[in-house]
Amino acid sequence: MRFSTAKILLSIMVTLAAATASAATTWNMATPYPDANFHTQNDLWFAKHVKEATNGQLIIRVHSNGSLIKHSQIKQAVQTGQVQIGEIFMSILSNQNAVFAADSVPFLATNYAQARKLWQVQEPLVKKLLAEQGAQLLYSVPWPPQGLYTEKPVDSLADLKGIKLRANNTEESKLARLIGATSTQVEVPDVPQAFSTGIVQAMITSPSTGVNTQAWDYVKHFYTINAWIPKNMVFVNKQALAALPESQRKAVLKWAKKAQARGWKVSQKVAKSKIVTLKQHGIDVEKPSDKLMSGFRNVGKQLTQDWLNRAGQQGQDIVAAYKKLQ
Ligand code: PCA
Repeated sequence: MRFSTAKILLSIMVTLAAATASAATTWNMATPYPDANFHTQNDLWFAKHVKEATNGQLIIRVHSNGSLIKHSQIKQAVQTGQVQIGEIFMSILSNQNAVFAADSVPFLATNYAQARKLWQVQEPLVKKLLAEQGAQLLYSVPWPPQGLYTEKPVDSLADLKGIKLRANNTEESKLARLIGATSTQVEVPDVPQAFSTGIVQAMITSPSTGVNTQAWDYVKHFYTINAWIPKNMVFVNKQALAALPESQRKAVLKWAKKAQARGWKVSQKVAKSKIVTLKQHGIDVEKPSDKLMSGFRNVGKQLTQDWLNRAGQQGQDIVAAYKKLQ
């Protein structure tokens, strides 16, 4: 008698567990950067909290490092529903619309306080552009300010003439052209190989990516140019979000907001700590010379004009609204 009661209970429990399991939704999340990167860590933190908040009913499976979808295809994959959610470097979309590259305009926002203000004016436009394309913006987190990694010391732009620069978007390719360098676009997971095979000799990126790619294996100098603070953005397929029960949708939006706040804080910490790591591995971290900076400022002016031409009225509006916030 007792045995059969236990058996019935057990079978009820198994049935319940199966029902719960089948009711859970799994979202695949395609991201471009390695597990050790703070953006990926933030995505995992977001996924963990969404899972907890939905009692395990919404599972976000993070596929990092471009392992599921290549960086250049993540946006399309989310729009078409191939994956439900994705992360990209916002300014890789500068060819689609220059609004996405406002944060990669040199010397517009050079510290986190300014970057926040720039995001304040850029965000509604980015949201609208994504919404028109079947996606919803969830959160956006900045990289630490960008600096220059080289093998040889650099005192002025002339020292960069003819150098093979790794670029992470078309904005950096343009910058390369203006300083008389050549460039190849290389995704972060491929950076070490690009250096070791001689495809690239220098790069402009963050201390974070320098550490993730073990820059000390290839270069000796890091110049803190700090001329722009570009961002990643995480966005979701609109239909996938709409298909969730309301409580789950709310949990996604609530934790997205928290992930954004957390990401901005972590980015600022990482900006400092990864400089220390670079130094520990023997990289000379230096302030750029006045000569080098004035060279970058000149090039920056040309890039700003180019961006304004492409962004048209929206570009003018972004800059005007941003200046008002200063
Ligand atoms: N790391 C990424 C984007 C900006 C950054 O700091 C990269 O270099 O591709």
